Amino acid sequence: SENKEGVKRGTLMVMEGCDRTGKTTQAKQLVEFLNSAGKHTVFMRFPERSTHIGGIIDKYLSNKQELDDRAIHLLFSANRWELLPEIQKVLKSGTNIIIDRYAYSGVAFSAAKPGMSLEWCKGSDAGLPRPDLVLFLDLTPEQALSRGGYGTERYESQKFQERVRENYHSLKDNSWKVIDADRTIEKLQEVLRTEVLNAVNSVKQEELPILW
Ligand code: DGP
Ligand code: NA
Ligand code: NA
Repeated sequence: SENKEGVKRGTLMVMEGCDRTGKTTQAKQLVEFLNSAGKHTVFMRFPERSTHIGGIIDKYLSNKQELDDRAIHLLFSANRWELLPEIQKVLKSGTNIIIDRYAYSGVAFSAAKPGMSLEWCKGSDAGLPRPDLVLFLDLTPEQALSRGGYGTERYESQKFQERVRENYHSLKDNSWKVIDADRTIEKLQEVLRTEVLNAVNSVKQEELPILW
């Protein structure tokens, strides 16, 4: 698994889960942990709100702008595609990436809306690299809610999150580890560290396969 320059590609790891499952906190701690273990790793997130497309997504999520469900779905996908060259460059240089949300969020959230099918939603992310590891932080919406309540962004209601969770479970493949997130931050971090170390240390194919 080495490229022309003899550099082993980085490992692509993704954190997924419903809102309020602790993904961002855990992902950032994992990046610090891997770097301190000498495994060069960077943090990325989707949506990446700093780009032009990300700015529209941010307005939509904060209810400052309405958009047709299909149009916003395609913008979330476009936000991933616009960062693909960066992802490829980082992995090729031998650096690992932990991404807070990815195409699985894209499908699970959009397909929770009336009239949006899983199959249609998968189309616009088809061809993106398939991660080496997906860490799915699983929590019932009741457990998530008990963590201090949802915020004010679009999608942050218990009923919607229930449908999102069902969708997630239908997207599982063999790159997924379903992790019970109903533990302390420290205990959950311990479990996740074992998984990312395994992924980073295991032999990988030269090229990442693609979704779906
Ligand atoms: P976050 O910044 O991780 O809190 O995500 C913002 C919200 O957007 C969250 O409710 C999940 C949702 N979301 C993330 N990615 C996508 C996507 O690709 N499509 C849709 N429809 N929603 C997404
Ligand atoms: Na959110
Ligand atoms: Na988050």
